[in-house]
Amino acid sequence: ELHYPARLNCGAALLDVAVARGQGERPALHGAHGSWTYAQLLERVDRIAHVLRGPMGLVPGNRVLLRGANTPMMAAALLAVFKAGCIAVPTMPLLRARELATIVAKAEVDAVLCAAELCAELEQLPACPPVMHFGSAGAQLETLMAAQPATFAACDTAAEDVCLISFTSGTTGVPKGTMHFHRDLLAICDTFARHTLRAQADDLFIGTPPLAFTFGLGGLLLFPLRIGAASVLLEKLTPETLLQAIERHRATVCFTAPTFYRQMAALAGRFDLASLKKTVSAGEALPVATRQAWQEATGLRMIDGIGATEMLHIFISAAGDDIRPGATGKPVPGYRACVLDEAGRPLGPGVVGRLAVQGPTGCRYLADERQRDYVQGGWNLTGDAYEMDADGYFIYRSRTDDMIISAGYNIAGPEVEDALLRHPAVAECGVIGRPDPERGQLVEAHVVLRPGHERSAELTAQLQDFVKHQIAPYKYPRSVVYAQALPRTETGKLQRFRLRAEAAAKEPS
Ligand code: 3UK
Repeated sequence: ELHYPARLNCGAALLDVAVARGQGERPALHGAHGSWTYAQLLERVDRIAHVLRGPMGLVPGNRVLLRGANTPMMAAALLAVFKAGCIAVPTMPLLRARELATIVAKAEVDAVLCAAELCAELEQLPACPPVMHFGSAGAQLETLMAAQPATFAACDTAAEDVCLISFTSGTTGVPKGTMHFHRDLLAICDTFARHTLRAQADDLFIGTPPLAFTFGLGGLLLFPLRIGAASVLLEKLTPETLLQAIERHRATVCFTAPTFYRQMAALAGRFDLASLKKTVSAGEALPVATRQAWQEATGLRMIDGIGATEMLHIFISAAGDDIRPGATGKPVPGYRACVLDEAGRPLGPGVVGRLAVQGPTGCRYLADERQRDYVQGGWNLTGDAYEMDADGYFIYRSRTDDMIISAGYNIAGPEVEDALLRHPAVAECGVIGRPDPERGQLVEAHVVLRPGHERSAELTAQLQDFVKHQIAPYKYPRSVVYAQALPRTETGKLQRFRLRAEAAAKEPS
């Protein structure tokens, strides 16, 4: 059980506490243009908090939209919003004006802090709240900061005051805002980071997820600060530049998505990755072939964890010696999980059903009628089809609404993808159900080939045979479509709905 005081400000609990216990001179954040110690980070955060509450005229409870890539300044802005008692509404750097307008309206945003290079998109909003630029020479925020006092007494917030509104990446439909309390931001540190990840003060964190995605907010900012460690914040990383950065900074803990690990595994031989101790994969299912390729390339056993914006971070995972390939793992200490049938009754081991979780964090949609779909009887229903094995390990099957039903069979796309990814010609793939007059849906694989392989009828037949030899033959892809790339979200998730739309638009072959 976690216990937090009734009055709690997560910004102060993460930063002021670290400096008070003597961390001041230790490194906190490394960016492309230099490093900040804990004391330097605290001073910047406090000056920004003064700007928010002074010149910007904000009061506790006001909502501040944040827009910026992963940089130390973006991290400082987030922490300042928490310390000022305001509510952070972080947004993905790639969002366009129309999406930003929806968020501004839905979250009732009062002010915007925006990295200078990303401001153009905001100017196209029909009604935009006041914008303050940061992160360039002579930017408004930095200019105002210089004139502010160097220390700010954190706003006396309640542990259960909202401090974060995080929008889901919206793979389908309108993005949903999820609300999280000050204590929730600490709870993810004190559950997953403390008990599963078990990182230490001398660890150095690195990775790709945006700070605007709770996977990145936790992994690259909250976790390192909570344990007194440091974090490397870099923009526009590719598999190659991330490997370079790990080598150069001697990073020890890495957070990214399965496709990134798969591409990094192929390049890892060219880099000295001896510093790496722990690597966390989340965002979508980790294929067994990717887990193996990564382990062969680095000697590291991947920590796979399922998290969700609604739950704030990872709630089922495995680490250390307790890793069962093919399973995500067991509930993170502090969380409970089970598999339910359509009527909400618990299912025993070996049966696929709806994943339900419960713990110190949970779903609170901002004014959204979908709240009652996600939270039922005190359980959070994540929309994932899972099965539990006899030893209590949770095995991912697919998203509930991604299950393919073909000629009466239930087929999970990721299982077919898993099989295809073991083939040396396959770089990436996505498997969907395509409408079919005879079978209802037809299993269709969208395949990106590795360099040096060419599409051909022979290769298609070979891939189909390859799948039939690994899993039940009725699951093999009756249709194989070759593509240059697959549609993905900014968080690395495959957009199956786009593949489905593409397939539906085509004439039946
Ligand atoms: C899927 C996974 C299988 C799953 C997230 C870590 O991904 C995050 O949040 P989102 O709101 O999406 C949630 C959905 O993504 N998923 C995530 N991780 C896994 N499926 N294996 C996994 N390891 O469908 C889930 O319901 O974008 C991940 C931390 C914070 C996050 N917000």
